[in-house]
Amino acid sequence: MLTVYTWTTPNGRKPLILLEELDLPYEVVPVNLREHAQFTPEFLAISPNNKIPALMDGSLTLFESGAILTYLAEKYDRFLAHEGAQRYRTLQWLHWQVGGLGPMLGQLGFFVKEGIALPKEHFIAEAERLLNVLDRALAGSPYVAGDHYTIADIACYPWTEAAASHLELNLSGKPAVQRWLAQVGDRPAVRKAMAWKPGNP
Ligand SMILES: N[C@@H](CCC(=O)N[C@@H](CS)C(=O)NCC(=O)O)C(=O)O
Repeated sequence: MLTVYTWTTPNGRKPLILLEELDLPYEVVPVNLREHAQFTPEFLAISPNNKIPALMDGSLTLFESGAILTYLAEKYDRFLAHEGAQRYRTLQWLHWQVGGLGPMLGQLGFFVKEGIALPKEHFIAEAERLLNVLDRALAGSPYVAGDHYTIADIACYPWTEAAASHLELNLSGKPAVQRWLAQVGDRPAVRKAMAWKPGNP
């Protein structure tokens, strides 16, 4: 049985989206970040970086959402091409999300919450820049990495959705991002994973 350790945050939703897309049975262990459960010895034994998400598959434990998405996509042979340009474009955008979009929007979230003006302005500018990069990519193709829905879309979706819903970013000048958000957000697997909260099976 696959076990996902997660919480109701953008990074936490990524493995849930992929598991729903794959239609696999899995168990969710909520890690309550508000109660600092990410620092318990039990969780640190699974995720030594004290962050969600983490995955357990038999004797294998993994942390880092990009590694988890790649592992599941390869194991079940979906949403990541075996080879060629499509594979590397997918990995390129996956890394872009994990190393850029996620951390920048995460920092912005902190400064929006704390209401600290200068860093907030700095991270708004960087978030705008990254969302414009995404908009230009999506203006030229239906999905982030080209013609196919991949783990790059799964990685980018929850953060881009949060940009508009939680981070005071205006997407009106980014029509391709808006079109893609509506399209991906309408997938049943995405809807289910985005609605997950502790207490759900
Ligand atoms: N690069 C990591 C980032 C994970 C991450 O930042 N998770 C956040 C929630 S979205 C977390 O666990 N925060 C708890 C903490 O920082 O103590 C990934 O993609 O998995």
